[in-house]
Amino acid sequence: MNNSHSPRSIVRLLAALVAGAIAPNLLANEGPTEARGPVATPDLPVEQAVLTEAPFVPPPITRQHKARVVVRLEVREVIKRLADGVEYTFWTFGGNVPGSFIRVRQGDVVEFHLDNHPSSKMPHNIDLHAVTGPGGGASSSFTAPGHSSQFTFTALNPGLYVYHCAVAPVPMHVANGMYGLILVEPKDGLPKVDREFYVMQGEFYTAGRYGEEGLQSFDPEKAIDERAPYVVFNGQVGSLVGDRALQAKVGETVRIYFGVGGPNLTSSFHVIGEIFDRVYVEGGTKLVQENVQTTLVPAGGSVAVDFKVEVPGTFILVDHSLSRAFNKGALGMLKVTGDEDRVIYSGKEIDEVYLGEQSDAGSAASKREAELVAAKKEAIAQNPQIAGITKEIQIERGKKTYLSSCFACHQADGTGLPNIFPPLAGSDYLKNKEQAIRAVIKGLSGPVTVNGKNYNNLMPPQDLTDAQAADVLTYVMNSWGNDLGSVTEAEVKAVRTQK
Ligand code: HEC
Ligand SMILES: [Cu+2]
Repeated sequence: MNNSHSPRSIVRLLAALVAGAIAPNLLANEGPTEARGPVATPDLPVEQAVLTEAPFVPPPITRQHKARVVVRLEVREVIKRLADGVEYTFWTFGGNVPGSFIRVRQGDVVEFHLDNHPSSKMPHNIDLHAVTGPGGGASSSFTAPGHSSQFTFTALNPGLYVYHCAVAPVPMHVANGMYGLILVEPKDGLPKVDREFYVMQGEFYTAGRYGEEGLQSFDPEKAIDERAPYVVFNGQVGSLVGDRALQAKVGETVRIYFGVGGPNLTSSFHVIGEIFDRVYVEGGTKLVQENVQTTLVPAGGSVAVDFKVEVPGTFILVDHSLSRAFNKGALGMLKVTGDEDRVIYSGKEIDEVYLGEQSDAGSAASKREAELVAAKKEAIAQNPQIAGITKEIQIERGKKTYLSSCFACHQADGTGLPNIFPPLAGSDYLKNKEQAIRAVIKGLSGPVTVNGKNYNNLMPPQDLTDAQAADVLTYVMNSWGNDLGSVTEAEVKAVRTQK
């Protein structure tokens, strides 16, 4: 691009011109082209490519020299699961969606064989974005059912490339699952990681709605409108959950080769609870972005992301266009096992009562208390009979203490929880005032019978002043139908000083 005089750019320019010249023919590139015989590469060692199905990736290439790499990829049309109870006729490269992962080294000469299984109904071909040449190989690989095509290309540019079928109607072939990834490793390889995974996103345009059972057919109208009922990873809902989740151990580095087959939707790829330490932007080799939360992957594009897993747990892979993740299937899991590091991630540290509306009730209580204190003063001034008001004040104060100290266990309505926390509403235990005071200030454990029911649990001593204990018990004894008089500070003090 920058230097128009380098020999390679001239070759490219020529290739582009040729492609331009035959542009009208490109539309018909699905038609058979004449076979011209194999290209000889006598001085190169020959190697068979290792192909893997997702989420697995072939091992890194360790050789330091070029090779002639033979890739044999079989197209099959297969009925498989798209979601629970939902099946679909997938058109596949290698029997699965996405197609088999291909891994070669920069400079390798790739001898590509595309076999179309005799049971196929359609002709297919392959356009590899790693190919420099018209149609990315499509025009040379058109293959009728029961036929095999061969073509050869040199992997000039390193990077992570999408491949897909390009037979008309192209969107339909891609929508049926005809895409995969080919990694062209740079000459010196990629930085080593402990685990590599292969994930591809694609959407499915089924006639039925999401989850509608049975064998679903392709809906061309939905495809044109880009209204996909399914957006999934690795060809089906739930391909990466449960025991099919990706696995790693604490301390390991993980790389995900992520591609988008589409045919139409881009992906906002994100792993919940992780940060991508390194992102090979758009599947290229030059721009390595660091510390990324979400990376945008175009249709027919890719990305490689590296990250270290520091803590155990389940990390969720999503398209952060979240309806796709939660309503259409674009959700996977990475399960990390190993020791916790609670400084990096503590887990839930505290689960305490958040009062919300209850605290409104608390502040209402404060307000009411203030009113009553004022009323009491007035009453004292006008009427020495103040006992009733004193009790009311105690109740309001006690309510606040209850809502902060007792409510979590005994519940707002005083009913407790079956077999765990005995009720205070209607509790016969409260009839013995001294016993109730002791429970609150000294705690209670071991077998206890309340209203004929046995409890054997533990109530820790409540850290309350004598006044608070007196008030909270007065509140308890006068709430939820209880009518048991009041408790004074002096009574609490007396119990506290008992052995
Ligand atoms: C952490 C939970 C917890 C908290 C907080 C708690 N309790 Fe309890 N409470 C219990 C349990 C459990 C028992 C029964 C103990 C047993 O079975 O040995 C109990 C028993 C009681 C009893 C006697 C049994 C009954 O139902 O009448 C009273 C009275 C009581 N609590 C009052 C209170 C008051 C008042 C507060 C707040 C100041 C409070 N508790 C806070 C758990 C709690
Ligand atoms: Cu096809």
